[in-house]
Amino acid sequence: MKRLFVSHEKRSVTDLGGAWKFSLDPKKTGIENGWQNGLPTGETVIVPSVWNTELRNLMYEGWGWYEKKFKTQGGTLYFEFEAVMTEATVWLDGKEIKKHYGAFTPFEIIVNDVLEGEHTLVVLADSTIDKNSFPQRYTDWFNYGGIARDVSVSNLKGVSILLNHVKYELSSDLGSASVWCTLELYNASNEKTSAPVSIKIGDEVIYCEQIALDAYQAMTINTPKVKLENIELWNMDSPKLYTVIASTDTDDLIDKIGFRKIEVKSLDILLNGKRVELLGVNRHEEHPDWGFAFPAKLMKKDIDLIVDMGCNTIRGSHYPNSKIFVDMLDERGILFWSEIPMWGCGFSEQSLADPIIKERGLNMQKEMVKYYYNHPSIVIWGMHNEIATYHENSYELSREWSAYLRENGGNRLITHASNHPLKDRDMGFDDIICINIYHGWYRYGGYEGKLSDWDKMIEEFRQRRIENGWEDKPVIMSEFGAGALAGFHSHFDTVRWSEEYQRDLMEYCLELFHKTDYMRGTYLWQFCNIRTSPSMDMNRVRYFNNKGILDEYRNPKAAYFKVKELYTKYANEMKK
Ligand code: ADA
Repeated sequence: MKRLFVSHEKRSVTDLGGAWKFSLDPKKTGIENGWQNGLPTGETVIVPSVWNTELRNLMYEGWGWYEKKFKTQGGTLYFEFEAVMTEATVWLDGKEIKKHYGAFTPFEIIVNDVLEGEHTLVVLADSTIDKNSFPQRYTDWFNYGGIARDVSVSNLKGVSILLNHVKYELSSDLGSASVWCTLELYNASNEKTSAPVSIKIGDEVIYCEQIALDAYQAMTINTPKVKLENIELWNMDSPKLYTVIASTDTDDLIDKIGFRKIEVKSLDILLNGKRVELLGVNRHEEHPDWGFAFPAKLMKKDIDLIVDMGCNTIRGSHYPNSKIFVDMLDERGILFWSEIPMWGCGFSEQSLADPIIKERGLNMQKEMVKYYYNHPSIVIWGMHNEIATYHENSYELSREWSAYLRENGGNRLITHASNHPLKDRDMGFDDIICINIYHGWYRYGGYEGKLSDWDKMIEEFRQRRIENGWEDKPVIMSEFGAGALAGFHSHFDTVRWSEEYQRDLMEYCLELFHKTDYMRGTYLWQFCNIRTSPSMDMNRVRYFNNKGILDEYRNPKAAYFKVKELYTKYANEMKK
């Protein structure tokens, strides 16, 4: 997995990116034809990538096969896949070694006793949408298929470190921290092995023990608490990161952490005790030429644009983003909201009680927490987006998922994005209330699609907060916006799809929310246009969601400059 820093000095990792043999399988006959042993024919593609951006494959949904031959000195191999869309089945030399469901979270595979020499790795990526899939058919993004993020293989030797979650409690003056770690160890040797296991944070060794494990045994350890004095905090203007090295005599795992506290106190969001107004954008990690196989170089460009706009936060709508992107946010002090790909309008009320849907969703929450736990920039876990939160099935699901995140998710605020602010029953589970509404663009629920609808809604929701005892929960407008076709201008400010209409709507909304006493932030919809699913039909001109304040090639529309002016003004007010 690519990171912004070296994550192993002792472990030898081979990047399996580059040329793979590839074949589509529209009839889904590959298994009966033995393709798991190796592909009979195929073209060469570059991994990571998605097949839909190749010529003629745009609309292909279904099975895609990948094959890679690689050489190894043998022993215990550790494969890491950062993202395969959407279901992955993996074979090594014809033997199935993994099935994984979920497009945007990593998974790994340990294979013992591999012989020295050349081996064949085959991956079946299945992007088929069915009644149990995340997302469902009706979803406002494009269903890309393929091996979209990095693949690597390592040789594990002796006692190895598979995971290290750094946990801490800050003292009340935030000057020191009580720190401990949850370590997952694995003995990659075929005999009982004893090894020194140590953890260093910055210059301080916080743990050092001799640990013995049986052959191929896994073990989870919670290390004792240690006090670290004179902590330098991770702040937005000085995002101090500490290097954490967990190592044994034969293996290591290097990561970065930051010490910070995010909390809510009587309507305010506090980062390290200081009030923050969230000035944010929703961003898909998507580009029409690369799909979800998003290049790191462009991530930096997106962040530069977002920072230039005066933002201090990004919502990773609507799925976990690449690790290297979140590393960049850690380095630059930008707050991040991470969520799972549960885009609600496609999920029926009944599906929310379906055991497969619930299990898949919870598993995605677990994987998100597992792989992203150490990132200081992630301050919000999003449970889901726009599901039927007025229904009891949703209530049960949110109850279970919020309990899981609260117990296991570290110091983060929990939320869900709701498009039913006046009927939502799940907001009581949240630390911050997040509302998606498009007044001034769509007509719905007795509202007329006019900007003036906002005033009515703000007053109605004020009342609802009081009736439900939610007065202390900050409210964030997590989506609002209007479509604009880049280059389409009008003298008349009421002409929809013009850059001027979008710009004026953004100005109206941002100024209104900024001065609304119970609101503490905004995530405008959206950073840039995205390619979307044909299931959205005529609603989406060009089959793009055109609500970006930049177009899909990151060229600014008029709204970009207005947002920049306003967010910069609000950011300066915060400094006073
Ligand atoms: C919803 C949804 C977004 C997008 C938006 C829109 O709020 O969460 O993904 O579809 O609506 O453009 O209508």
